[in-house]
Amino acid sequence: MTAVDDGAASAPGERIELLRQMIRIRRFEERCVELYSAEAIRGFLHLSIGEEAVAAGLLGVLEPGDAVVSTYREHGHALARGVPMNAVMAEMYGRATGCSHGRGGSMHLFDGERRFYGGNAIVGGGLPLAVGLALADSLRGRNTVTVCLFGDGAVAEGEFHECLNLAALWRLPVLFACENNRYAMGTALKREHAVTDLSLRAAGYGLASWPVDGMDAVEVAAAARRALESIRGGRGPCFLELRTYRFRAHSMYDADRYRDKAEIEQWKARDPIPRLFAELRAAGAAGPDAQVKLEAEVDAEIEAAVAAAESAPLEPITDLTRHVYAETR
Ligand SMILES: Cc1ncc(C[n+]2csc(CCOP(=O)(O)OP(=O)(O)O)c2C)c(N)n1
Ligand SMILES: [Mg+2]
Repeated sequence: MTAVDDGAASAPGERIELLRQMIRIRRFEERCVELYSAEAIRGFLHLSIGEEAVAAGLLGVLEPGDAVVSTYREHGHALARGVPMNAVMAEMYGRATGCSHGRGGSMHLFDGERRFYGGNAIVGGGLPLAVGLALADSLRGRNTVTVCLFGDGAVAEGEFHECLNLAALWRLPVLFACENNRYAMGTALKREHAVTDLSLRAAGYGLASWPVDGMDAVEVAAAARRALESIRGGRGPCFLELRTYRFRAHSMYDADRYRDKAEIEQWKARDPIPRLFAELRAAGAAGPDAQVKLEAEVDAEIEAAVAAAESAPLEPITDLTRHVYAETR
């Protein structure tokens, strides 16, 4: 995990790190598509391709003691939080060395040590968990923030409103990070929400909230830093509406017939990876082969993770009933 502090977001080193992290997430998921097609990994698979600036920018500015709650579209969040790629890939394969011991798969990545409290298959399901974590941390006197990632679809859930209200009322240290990719499965934002400016919805509960260009990792890092500073200063929760787009279908089972192809192309033209690379090139901070070099490094990491997962054991059958009830008190 890389710290990106205020002035540092514009420093070339940090921008290269943001680029590297986005490439890492992109290539990881592209490899997952191949593995899925080859039936090496199974189950559900929700890709965040196009949305990498959110994961890299937001999670890169957290402190180790902060907590993170995520959704089923969380591979990038886990990787950017520092969950080792080997453990994430092994989880995709359902192996015992996976970050959830192979019991969770793509949608349930978890790493207690890094306070990554999971993907969650329930839309909006992470919001009450995040509020509870933040309450527990503040009762224990810890100056930590809980970052709660969720989609635009979760804003239509009742618990969104209950959680924002309670967090604001109790001034809990939560950063609500809405990854607005404009669709909840096949339902477009404007067909689901009477008010499509989601930052206004949060403002209605008294939270400091603002929209952010979620296709720009540097912008995301700067907005996250500003929100974290405010929360750590005891001024209560914040809400970021990170405006982004998924380039691929909702999941591997989605035929993606509800979106105009021209719209997809318009958003692809704002791809956060070539955008940041072009900025670094223009600033003289990256050479013409910088992206290729980063890709080669990342690909080596991914292939090592695939090889490790393929040779890793499955959980033994004798462990079948473990992790149902607590074994220690
Ligand atoms: C409570 C609940 N209702 C419905 C579903 C089915 N469902 C799965 S994903 C999804 C769309 C959620 O969209 P959004 O929150 O925008 O996240 P995105 O998939 O765009 O990242 C729905 C409705 C669910 N998993 N949980
Ligand atoms: Mg969405």
